[in-house]
Amino acid sequence: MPSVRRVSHAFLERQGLTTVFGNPGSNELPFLAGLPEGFRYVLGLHEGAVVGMADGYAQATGRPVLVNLHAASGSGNAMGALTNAVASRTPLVVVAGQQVRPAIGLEANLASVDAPALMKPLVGWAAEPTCAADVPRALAQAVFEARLQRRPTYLSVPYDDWSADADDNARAVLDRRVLRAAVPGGEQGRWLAEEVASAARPALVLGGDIDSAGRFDDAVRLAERLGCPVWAAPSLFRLPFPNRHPLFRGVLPAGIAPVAEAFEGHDLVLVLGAPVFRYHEHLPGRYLPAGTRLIQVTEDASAAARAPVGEALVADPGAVIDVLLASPGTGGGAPAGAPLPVPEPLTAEGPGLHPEEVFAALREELPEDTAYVVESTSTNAAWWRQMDLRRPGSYYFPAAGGLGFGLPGAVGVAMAQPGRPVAGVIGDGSANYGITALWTAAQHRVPLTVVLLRNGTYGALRWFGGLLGVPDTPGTDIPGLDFTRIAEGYGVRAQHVGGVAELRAALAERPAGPRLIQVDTALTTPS
Ligand SMILES: Cc1ncc(C[n+]2csc(CCOP(=O)(O)OP(=O)(O)O)c2C)c(N)n1
Ligand SMILES: [Mg+2]
Repeated sequence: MPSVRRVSHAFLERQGLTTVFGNPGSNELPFLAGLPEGFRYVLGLHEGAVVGMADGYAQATGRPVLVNLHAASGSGNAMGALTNAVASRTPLVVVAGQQVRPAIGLEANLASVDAPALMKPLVGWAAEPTCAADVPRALAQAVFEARLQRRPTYLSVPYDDWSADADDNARAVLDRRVLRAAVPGGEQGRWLAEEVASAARPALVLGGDIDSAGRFDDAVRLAERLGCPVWAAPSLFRLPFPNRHPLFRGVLPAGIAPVAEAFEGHDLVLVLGAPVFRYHEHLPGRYLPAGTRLIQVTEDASAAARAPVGEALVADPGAVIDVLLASPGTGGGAPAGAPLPVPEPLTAEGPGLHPEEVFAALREELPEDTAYVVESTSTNAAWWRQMDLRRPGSYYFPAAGGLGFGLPGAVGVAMAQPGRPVAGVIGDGSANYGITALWTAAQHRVPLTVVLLRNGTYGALRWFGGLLGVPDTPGTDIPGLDFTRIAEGYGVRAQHVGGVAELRAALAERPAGPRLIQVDTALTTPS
């Protein structure tokens, strides 16, 4: 009889979950023993980095990814990073080791007391199988739930289960297949097309899900057909539309009042692939201007249920785009004009470069199809003023605002797309939360450029302090960090660049492996 472990490995193989991001402890070793050829274990040195790398990898491949974590201590370390994966709807399947069954109740060392409850508020589904024979089925459920819910799942497995025998019933998971269709019914499609066709001044709001679903180009076709303005949804984690397209109006501000203000004069707002809305700054007001209706299309049933306003259709927004493109009544948009021009970069007074100078250099020196993973918080306005991103999968940002995604996420994105240039644009504060990913990048010789923006401070917090009327808080300056030495310690080649010319020359090089470029920058505000 095959073991639970063999059946589980075979199931993972069939489902294509053969790249495992992890950081093991003793509880996890029995699962990892005898991983079949074709599996790749990507070791991360801290669980936050492990989840960040897996998140980037899963987002860039569009497929569920297995994450292997140590019991409560390792899983706990991963929770901050999981908040981002929840918000970006990344299907991570976290499998954690548990003490042997007889030792859990007596709380032996490394027993995770009530392991599913530890993760429950974050993950979409969490369990510990009730017996060893149920492990393969539970593992299959973890994979399918992650895919169907598009949310991380968590499975805690007592380590003595892996060597137990798997009976015929347990082996049935090998032939399981779970498909999903989320095309709107004919009547729903007609209703939506009519609403859009009869709107006098419609507007589109696109969420990160549009890019995750591979519908970036289709969104352009829809917008051009409707000839209506397009915003990206607030708290953007992936870019769903070319940011210099003439119909693009930018990323909506993440506050109730300014969102309503942006919609002024529109009778219909069609939101595709986003919650309504993921606000941040508390700027109260009416959700919508008088006379504006909102229709949300999302595959995320919970996002539809919790929205405070509007009508919702729970369906695949990509399929809805197809319906609207095929509907005769939705045409009429004028041909799109020339791309919006890029302004001259601002320059700084002091010794550091203005972030706009750095981003202008990225735009001009790196290939046009570069995928950027950004975690630099005070430079948001400068970023969107300078960048010209026209391709799907060009932009990733920590979806829940939890720092520690950027650097690991960039490693994961680069591992997933070896043929595509990838750059991490990382603040000097942010870098520390996922810094150990540099080691993994060095070990796997991941081709990646990390541009480290050193302004010596948690710039966004200073700005936020002003906004909240508390400008004089401690704990916001971070002097004395040299990331060239830190990177070299992890095995990543690094250089400090002084001026724009030196930065541009560095960017023009195309090394095979990872490299870090540190540049001193002036403090700016995010908006
Ligand atoms: C895990 C986590 N801890 C703390 C914060 C709070 N936080 C938000 S922005 C920020 C500063 C980031 O600094 P840096 O990367 O240097 O970017 P800058 O604002 O200077 O551009 C901090 C600490 C957070 N978002 N996530
Ligand atoms: Mg900083």
